[in-house]
Amino acid sequence: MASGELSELETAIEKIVTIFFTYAAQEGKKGTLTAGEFKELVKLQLPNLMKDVGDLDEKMSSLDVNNDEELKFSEYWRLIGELAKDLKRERKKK
Ligand SMILES: [Ca+2]
Ligand SMILES: [Ca+2]
Repeated sequence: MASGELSELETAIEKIVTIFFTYAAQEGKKGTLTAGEFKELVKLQLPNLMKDVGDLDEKMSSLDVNNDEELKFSEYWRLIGELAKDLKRERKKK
């Protein structure tokens, strides 16, 4: 990809993308997350930000806009957006 050293923000964006594809490649289609892959990703990569999300199956269906029971990148991106908004809200409170 881009040559030279990535900035902090660029690194963060790259990680968001890399993590999606790392987990998406574990089973089934390589470009989408199954429920199992999604849970694994949440458990290992979002243990703090998503600790209050009770039912991950419900969470997944709320993100699964096209109802194919898999999360494609744009659906995963909705989750990242939600979590970012939550973080911002938290920060405002302080
Ligand atoms: Ca997959
Ligand atoms: Ca989907």
